[in-house]
Amino acid sequence: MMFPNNFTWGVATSSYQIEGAVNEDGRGRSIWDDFCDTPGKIIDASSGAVACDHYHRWRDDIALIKSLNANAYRFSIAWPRVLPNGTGRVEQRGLDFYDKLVDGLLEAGIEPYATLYHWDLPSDLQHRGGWANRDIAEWFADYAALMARTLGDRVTQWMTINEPWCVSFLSHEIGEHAPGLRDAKLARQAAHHTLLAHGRAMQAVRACASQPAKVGIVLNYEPCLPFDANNPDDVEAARLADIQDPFHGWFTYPVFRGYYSPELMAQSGPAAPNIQPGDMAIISQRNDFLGLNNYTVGRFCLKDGKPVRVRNEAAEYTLMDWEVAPEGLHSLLMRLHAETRGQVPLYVTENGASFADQLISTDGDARVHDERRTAYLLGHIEATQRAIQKGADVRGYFAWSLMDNFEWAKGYQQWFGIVHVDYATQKRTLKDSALAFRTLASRAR
Ligand code: IFM
Repeated sequence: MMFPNNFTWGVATSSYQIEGAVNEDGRGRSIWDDFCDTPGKIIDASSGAVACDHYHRWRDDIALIKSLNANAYRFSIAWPRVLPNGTGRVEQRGLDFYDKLVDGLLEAGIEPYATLYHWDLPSDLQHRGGWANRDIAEWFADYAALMARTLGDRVTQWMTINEPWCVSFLSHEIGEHAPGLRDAKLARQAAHHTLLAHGRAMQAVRACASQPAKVGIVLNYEPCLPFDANNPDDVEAARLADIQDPFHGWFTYPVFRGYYSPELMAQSGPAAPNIQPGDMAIISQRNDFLGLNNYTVGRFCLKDGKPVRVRNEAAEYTLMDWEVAPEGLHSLLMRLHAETRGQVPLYVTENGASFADQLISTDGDARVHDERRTAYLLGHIEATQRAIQKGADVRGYFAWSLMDNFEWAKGYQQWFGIVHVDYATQKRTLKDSALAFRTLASRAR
């Protein structure tokens, strides 16, 4: 496959999913510690308390990333590690951890891509209303400024919030993620506040980093596709579904057009978010790039003139029950290229597949023959390449995930890693998908 020489080949993780060490070095509690302590919330009653023990094994993990030929690593900073109460007192030991991590990455020739928020909100902030409280935009901007002052002499790629749809709708309306609420109004208000916080954090990073910083947001998408692309009814169903698509309507449009989808606002009725004068200008200021996370698609048929989501029995599904459809990523990249008029570089900041793996040990040599994950990754990387050939400004691809880890409400029952983790021994083993990634990324080195 042909990619530009300066293409970014990265792997991605997030703090709560891999770090462990939740009670060490003054780290405060997060909403995920609280959620995991609540019976019935996590499928296997597990938590991120130990996870991949990355907090202690980060040096080895950097060597692992290097061995994959990756030239970039996307990680997230745990807000409660550096500000145990979310605001106020700074925990130097937390800052030191990320300081050393960044130095280690740079020494290894790996560019750090730092995400400021990947869901581990300090519990104390939740007690003050969390994402439903408008003040969070300022709390987040202060935290972003602290991190930019600390790391901004070396980190030049910043991501504000990972998947604000999950932070708001999945966590405040569907209730599947922390804090596990079910309130339509709160979810929409939280969505608005994530975007306000994103805008304020971009300003803070730009103002406080001592090197010119590139800052953007990471949005997740499930493109709406017709069940049968040759059936005009299905094509119409996908078009209608797209008009109500929450990922675009609540996130792409405000960030890049400066307004929420009129259809979604009207549908929300009294649950529509309160917006103050000036908010949309903060939300829609220039992004240096857009990170997009994509794993699957939605398929639609028309029933009584309305779009209905259907299962594509002919397709392969991952263990998450997500359809494997690389054409979705391709169409998404072309759509976002058009949406941003080609002026905003795109990064695939997450893409990957969960399948149950088998570790095979022969003569002390461990292997994981994960053909389906390998095919998934190669198919989506090829879809990315086709988008680049058609003119989309795609600068990088990050595989989700560097290694197996804590998959939120699904605990340790999903395996997205290209590296296998034996949680009893913490031994890491490269899967075949990691070997395939290594070959592709070799041009980056
Ligand atoms: O593991 C998650 C990640 O934290 C956010 N994006 C989706 C991944 C797979 O569910």
